[in-house]
Amino acid sequence: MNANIMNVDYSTKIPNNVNLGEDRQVLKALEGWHPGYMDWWGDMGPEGFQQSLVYLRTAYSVDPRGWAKFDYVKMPEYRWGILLAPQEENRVIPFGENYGKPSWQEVPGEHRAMLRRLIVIQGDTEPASVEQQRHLGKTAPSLYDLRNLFQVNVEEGRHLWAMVYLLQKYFGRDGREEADELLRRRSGDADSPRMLGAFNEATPDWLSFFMFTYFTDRDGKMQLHSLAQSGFDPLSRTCRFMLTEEAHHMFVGETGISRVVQRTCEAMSAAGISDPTDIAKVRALGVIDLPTIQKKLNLHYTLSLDLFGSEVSTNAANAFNAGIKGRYHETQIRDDHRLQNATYPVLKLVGGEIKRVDEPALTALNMRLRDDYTQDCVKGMLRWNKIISTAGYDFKLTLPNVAFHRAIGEFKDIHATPDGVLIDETTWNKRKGEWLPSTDDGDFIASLMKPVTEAGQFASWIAPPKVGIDNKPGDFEYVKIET
Ligand code: BYC
Repeated sequence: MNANIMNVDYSTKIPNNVNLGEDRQVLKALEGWHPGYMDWWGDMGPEGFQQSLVYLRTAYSVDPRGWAKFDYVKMPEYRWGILLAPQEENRVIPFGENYGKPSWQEVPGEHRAMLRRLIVIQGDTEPASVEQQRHLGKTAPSLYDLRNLFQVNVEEGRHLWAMVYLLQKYFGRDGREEADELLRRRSGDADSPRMLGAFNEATPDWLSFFMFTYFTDRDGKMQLHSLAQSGFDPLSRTCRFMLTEEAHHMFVGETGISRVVQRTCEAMSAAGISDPTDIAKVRALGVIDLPTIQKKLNLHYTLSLDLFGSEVSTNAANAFNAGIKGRYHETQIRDDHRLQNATYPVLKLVGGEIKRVDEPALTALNMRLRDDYTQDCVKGMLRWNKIISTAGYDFKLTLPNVAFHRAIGEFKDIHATPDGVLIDETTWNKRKGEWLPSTDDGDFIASLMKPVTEAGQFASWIAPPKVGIDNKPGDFEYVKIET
């Protein structure tokens, strides 16, 4: 591999491995965008802690064997860079009508609008998540968690840069306008919201943060994998590198929930509580009861399912046919990669019942990706349930049925229980508090959200991690707080 591509040029204002130093026009456009980004970070990035030293990793290479280094950095001084995975020689378009043709290094004119739309949607989610999480620093359960939050935030910021680079370099004036719009929309804003539903929801507490990084970042993983297959090579290379960073975000979610579950089980055991559904008794211990964890899980999983769009979608079919957005692990799938005659089973509402119906595989691509996602979600659940069963409790966290609590797709107009039993609106309104976090649940969790800022100490409701970041010892000062 070419050393210039592997190592990142830090001599320009914007670190990059795309030779920006010689691409004056794009460099100028990005430098023009930079102040607006810094203003956005100041207004909508983490509240407080901007002068604190945070032990962050920064990407310095795209070599998977060693791409990041750790050091204390003030967040506004983090080097947000443009990093693309190395170009694969002779890469071909791996699916669709153009299957086997050389991948595009420039935007194919006939697919320009579709490509821009997908890049803008992807870009929009990145700053949205930073906005959703901006207040969490104030209630972090430890310095370790505080650092992880900020790591996720700066990297989402970098992912915005990644999409903005593509817009500025390949889409001319409308790309520049879209790049400005990405800084203008705001999560949850009534007039100018972020584009996708889940990114306008609140992330009110740290349990939600862990659920978000587990479930919603995992949608990010699936979508990035699909875009990493793109015949538009710069998009593919960008997404491939983003996935390297994304893995840590899901680690934060998975281990975060593990640690909450672990602490709850330990506290219940120590107090001799045998019934994990005795909510009042468990809460009195200052930990989050398992049924409430299940409710949070129900909420974040279903909000994330909505991010896959409708089960049957011509948008998805068009993007695949065009060679713009592929399937999860496309190149490893053994079929014709064109899907002209294939079918795929889709869950649909037929005569008031949830049934699998064969649909053309091309229009069912969102459903397929969502199925891949659900399978991926199950892995962490098994680990959480192992913690519960090892502690001797008869309780299982489960993923709700895909018909439950949906706002997009086949089930958006009906109500169903987490077990997938269809119910009417009155029953739903009466019972939804059993399945989704209620105001009382939110208030209880909020009451636990007290900041812990002493190195090596953790809030009552969460266990310490098994290992430190960058193998640091348990009492390492991950954030040197300066306000
Ligand atoms: N909310 O044919 P349809 C991440 C719209 S997360 C609101 O059903 P399609 C991250 C849709 O736009 C990954 N609107 O769906 C995670 C369309 O509107 P128009 C982000 C929605 O197009 C954590 C209409 O409904 N990346 O990276 O096949 C932290 C009909 O659409 C929603 C991507 O999503 C919704 N949930 O698929 C940080 C990849 N769903 O155009 C980051 C790029 C659908 O008719 N995006 N609509 O006005 C895509 O691939 C597709 O646009 C979608 C939707 C999968 C989102």
